[in-house]
Formats: sequence, C-alpha cells, structure tokens
Amino acid sequence: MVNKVLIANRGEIAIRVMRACREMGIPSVAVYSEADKEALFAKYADEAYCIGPPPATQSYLNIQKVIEVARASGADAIHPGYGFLAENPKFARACEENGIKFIGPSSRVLELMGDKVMARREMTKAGVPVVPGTDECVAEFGEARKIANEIGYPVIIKPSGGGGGIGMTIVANEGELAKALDSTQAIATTTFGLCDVYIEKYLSNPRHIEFQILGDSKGNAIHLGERECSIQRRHQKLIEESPSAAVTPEMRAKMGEVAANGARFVGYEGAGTMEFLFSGGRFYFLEVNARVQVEHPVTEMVTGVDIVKEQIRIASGLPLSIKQEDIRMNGSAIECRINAEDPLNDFVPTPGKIKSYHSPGGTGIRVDSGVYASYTIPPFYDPMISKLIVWGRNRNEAITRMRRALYEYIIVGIKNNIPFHKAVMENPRFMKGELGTHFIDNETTLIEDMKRIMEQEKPLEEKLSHLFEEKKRIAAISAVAAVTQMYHQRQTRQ
Ligand code: MV4
Repeated sequence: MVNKVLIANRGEIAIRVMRACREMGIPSVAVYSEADKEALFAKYADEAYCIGPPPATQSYLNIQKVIEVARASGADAIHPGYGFLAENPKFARACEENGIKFIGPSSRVLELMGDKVMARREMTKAGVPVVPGTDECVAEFGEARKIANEIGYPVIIKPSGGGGGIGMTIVANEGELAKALDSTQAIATTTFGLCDVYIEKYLSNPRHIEFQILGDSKGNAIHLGERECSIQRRHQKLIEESPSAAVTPEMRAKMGEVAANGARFVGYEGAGTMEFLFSGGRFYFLEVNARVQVEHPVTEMVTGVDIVKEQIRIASGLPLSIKQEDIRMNGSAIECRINAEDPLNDFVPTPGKIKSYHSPGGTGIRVDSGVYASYTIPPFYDPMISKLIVWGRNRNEAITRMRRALYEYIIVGIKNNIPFHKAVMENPRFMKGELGTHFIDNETTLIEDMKRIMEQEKPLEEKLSHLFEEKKRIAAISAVAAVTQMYHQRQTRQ
C-alpha cells in the first residue's frame, strides 16, 4: 500500500480523498493556496503546505511546486481529485519520473483519452459504439463538406483537444459550415493549442448517461452501472442520479460490459467514466473522463463501493476488491450541486461569507462539502458550496427525501441555487424521469416556479435572519423545524 498521499486539490474533493486515506490508515498531505488558509481541507489533513498565491496557475496548477512538496513531505503518492491537474499527462509523467505514484491512469492513457479523436478511434477498435462521424481530424472545408453530406445535417464540430462542451458548434446546414469550421478551429487553437477538430452527427436533446469504470494493474476492469447527468446548464452539471430512469437492467448489463471492455482495451488503471449520449434507445460513446468525478457519490450510494479507496488500492498495485458479479445496484440516489450563484441573476457566481450554516441530515443523506459557518468562499475557484446526495429505495423515495433535505438546508449570507433545486424536485417531467440535455431550456416554468417558492419562504427568512444574528445555534435548529413545517403545509394543501 502507498505510505502517504498528497492531495493536489482543494475543497470538498480534497476532504473526500483524505477521508478515504484516514479510513485506510494512510497519512494525508494538503497543499493550499494563500486564498485557502482557512479552508476546511487544509485543517483536515495531517500536514498542510502553502504552495502559492490565489490564482490556480500559481498554486494548484504549479506542477513543480506540488512535486517539490510531495518529495519534501515524504508522500509517495499524489491524488489529483478532479479539475486542475487531474487529467494532465505532463503532471502524471512528472510524478512517474520522480518516483511518485500518480493515483490515476498512466500518462500514456491520459494522452490517449485527452485527444478526443484518438479516444473515438480506440473505442471503435474496442467495439464501443460511437456517434456517427469522422475518425480523423478535419482540416479544410472541402473535407468537412464531404463528411457532413455523408452523415447528414445537423452536425456538430468539436475541438479534438477539448471536451466538456467548450468550443463546440452546431451546424444546421451547409451554408453555416464554413463559418462554424473556422470558429471551432480558432477556439481549438487558442484554448487547447491544437487546431484539430472533428465532426459528428448532432443528436438533438439526447440524455447524458455515463458509466463508472474501475480498472486495476492486473488487467481487470469492471463497471459500477450508470449515472444520468442530463440536467445541466452551460455544460455545468447540476443534478445527477443513479440509476437512470431510462436504462433497463438488460441495457445496463450490455453497455456496462462494453464500457469495461473499452477500459480493458486501453489498459485503463484507476477510476474513470465513459460518457455516452442516449437517444432513440441507443448509446453513443462521447469521451472518457480519466478521473474521479464530482458526481461519483451517487454511484457509491447505490453500489456501496468506496470509489476513492479503490483508486488508492489500484495505485498501490492491489487488485480490485470486488468482482463484477458482486456489484448490485440497490435503490436510487440523486445529487444536487449546491452552488454559490444567484439563480435570479443568470446564475452569476456569488462568493462571500457564509454567516450561518445548517446542513441536512437523517436517513439516506450525505453532504460532501468543504465549508462551515463563518467561512468565506473565495472568488478564485469554482463556486460549489457542497454536494447534497440522497439515497432512497426507489426514485420516488429519493425525490421526496431530496425535497425534505433541501428544505432543511439553511445557508445564510450568500445567494445559492437551493431554490432552483427545490423547483426541479417539484417539476412534473423531472418526477416522471423524462429528461434530456435541454431539460432546463425546455422547462420554461422552472424560473417562475422557483420565484414562487422563494416568495413563499420570504417572510420566514426575514424573521429568521434576526434570530441568526442573536442566537445563532438555537436559531439554526428552529429554522430547520419552521421551514420544514412550512413545506409540509404547502404539500398537504396541494
Ligand atoms: C453532442 C451533442 C449532440 N450530438 N454530440 C456537450 C458536452 C460534451 N461532453 C458533449 N456535448 C454534446 N455533444 C453530438 N454528437 C450535444 C452535446 C450537448 C451540447 C452541445 C453544444 C451546446 C450545448 C450542449 C448541451 C448539452 C449537450
């Protein structure tokens, strides 16, 4: 087993990794920027070192500095979390060259999966169905026109070095093609340093369904079922669930096997995600996310597998602790990402001081966060406050439990998207499981529903804000009781 793990990340995911380390008896090392001196993760670690100024480029993205702290502290492994250096092959290679175990796939696999055209080609070879499109980069207009005519409009042009939606352009007809090719190539060059782009058939309002995979150094690869992440806004996922309401046990078994085969084919070591679009009853491979993901807890809730512990075991050269036939999907889990953003003002980030804080609890609730009452969320990083994850015996129970939990959740001081989540949990199409990647745009009443909910809570909030200043602790508890009671009254009136 590895002896000491440095976590090259911040916030809730840093704590998530340290919790796994602690349960495994492995000391943890935090690295933090000057903006994160007071952050919970820096206190939670066994050791913590400041690595630079607030901007990530001068701290969390500074490969040299992170490696230096790992060596100085005697850490023999680095967990990169998600974002920052997590899928950077140069960082994985720097670890490899310094005799430090990178907790994730090899630099070779990161390189392969980072190039989306290459990933498509490899997965096709492994028998994974991909979206109809090119298996080479498209350099000039004549070529693009020929391909687009073959697969039929609409098409989508994507940067090969990209992923996550940045720079993608939808093309409705040949008249739009030249301009779209130019602009995608420009973004590909400026953002990813590679002018390569590729073309796919554009699927309208597909569901975003991804499979969790685990591969070890012995050549074993298994899947932990799927997550549905269709509810997203501007390529930011907001709500994720497992299992998907659209996937039958037979489809899960088949697609899971296909995903695990893809992982085995490339020699995938660690935890990863195979993203698919699901449309017309069929799956189409999009890309591999070669890291632990924000939404991994919904999979942990339904399978009982600790994904981060498996990552650490795999990096230590141990085989997977579970076999495919041991994996059972039990019940249903939903995650809401609680963000510091103003849902009434185009979801602009609202970092700042959390004056009072009371998170929900009870049966089937998990809250992964890196915040506490009186903590100030710095403006330099992504504005996620926490992840609220619930488990239920079935999807309906998970939804009613999520509603209950959202009404218990009290965050005073900064605007946040809890009202938005409350509106989604009451949305008839959400309740029926009728989802698609354009859900938020299509559900035009969501913002009004949210305003109605906020209006109903207003008198209560005003009353409570006084209480919070005077008797913080007792008020928090009374707030929970009062708001929850108000919610139940509304439910029974309907
Ligand atoms: C697509 C697609 C439709 N057809 N690919 C967005 C995130 C990234 N992982 C893949 N994405 C998409 N890929 C094909 N062939 C639809 C999306 C997509 C999207 C694309 C452009 C603008 C907004 C979008 C919102 C959701 C999904």
